[in-house]
Amino acid sequence: MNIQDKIYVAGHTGMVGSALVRHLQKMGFENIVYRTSRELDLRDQSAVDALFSTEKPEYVFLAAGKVGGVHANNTYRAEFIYDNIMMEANIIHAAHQHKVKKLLFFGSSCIYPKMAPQPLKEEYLLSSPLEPTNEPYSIAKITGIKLCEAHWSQYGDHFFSVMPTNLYGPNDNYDLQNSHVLPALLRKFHEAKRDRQPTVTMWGSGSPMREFMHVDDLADASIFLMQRYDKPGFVNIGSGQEVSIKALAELIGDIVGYQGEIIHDTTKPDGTPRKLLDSSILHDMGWYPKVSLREGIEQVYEECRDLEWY
Ligand code: GFB
Repeated sequence: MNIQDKIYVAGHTGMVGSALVRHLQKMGFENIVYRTSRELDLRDQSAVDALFSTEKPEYVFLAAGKVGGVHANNTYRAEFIYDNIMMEANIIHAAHQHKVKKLLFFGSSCIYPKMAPQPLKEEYLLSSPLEPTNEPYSIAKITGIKLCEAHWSQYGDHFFSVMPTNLYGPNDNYDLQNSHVLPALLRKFHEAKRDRQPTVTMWGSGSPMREFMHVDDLADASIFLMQRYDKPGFVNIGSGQEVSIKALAELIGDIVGYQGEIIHDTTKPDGTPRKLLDSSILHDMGWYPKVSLREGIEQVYEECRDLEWY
């Protein structure tokens, strides 16, 4: 990727896409193309094709998608599979038709089977059944991976994928029903402290293990791979920072300075028991994350001051 090359970031208003734009700009890339979902409905094939005809991007980061936490995945099951498959299929097809040099598709660590051995190696894909709560989203993400692989094998298109672990950072979703655990707990603990509530309710048993990564590290790793990795298939992007949900709640409580009690709503699902990525491919190339979990949460909590719920 040269500094003048035209780069399309699909999904630039989201947490991942906006981090990519910030990083690319910091690195000096100026020829970045993006559209909001109001300007371009990525589920509309002809509209996507028109964008590629007009802009002729040379590189594509496919970070657009419908995303959410365990409850959103389990509730909006049809939207999660339909919207994601349509967006991926339209962009990957248009990238092929318009001879994009390289495309990087963002998957998710939930593509792996529920009971796969840990840490999760790339080869465990499709080795046993998926986690039921996010099966539609996982199937859509697996479809994206397979679309890229098929385009590489049939046409020689340099389209590949990355599998990020659970992410957090600026432009995250803080909706208490539909967000992921980290932003949800940050908001819950903050509101409980501010309003002097005696308890904070977290979902599930607290025993599931999750690996968290700041989105700035993800953006950095993705640009690194776009520049240096040139093989079909996909690469895990993890931080190695694994904690139980209970330990995460305690860490967030400590950062926020909340003294009350944590209680559990066990009517909410736990989801996958554990999903720790094996990131050896990336580490063997010399890339490592920079942001520690505590430091990342402190930074994000500081940024929350500008949000309406704070
Ligand atoms: O982050 P999260 O919603 O998604 O939930 P997943 C992680 C764990 O945190 C689950 C618990 O065990 C939740 O029950 N949890 C505790 C909470 N309190 C809360 C809370 O207030 N809000 C939320 N949201 N969770 C998603 C997948 O899985 O992760 C997606 O559904 C995607 O497909 C994404 O892969 C990265 O880590 O379980």
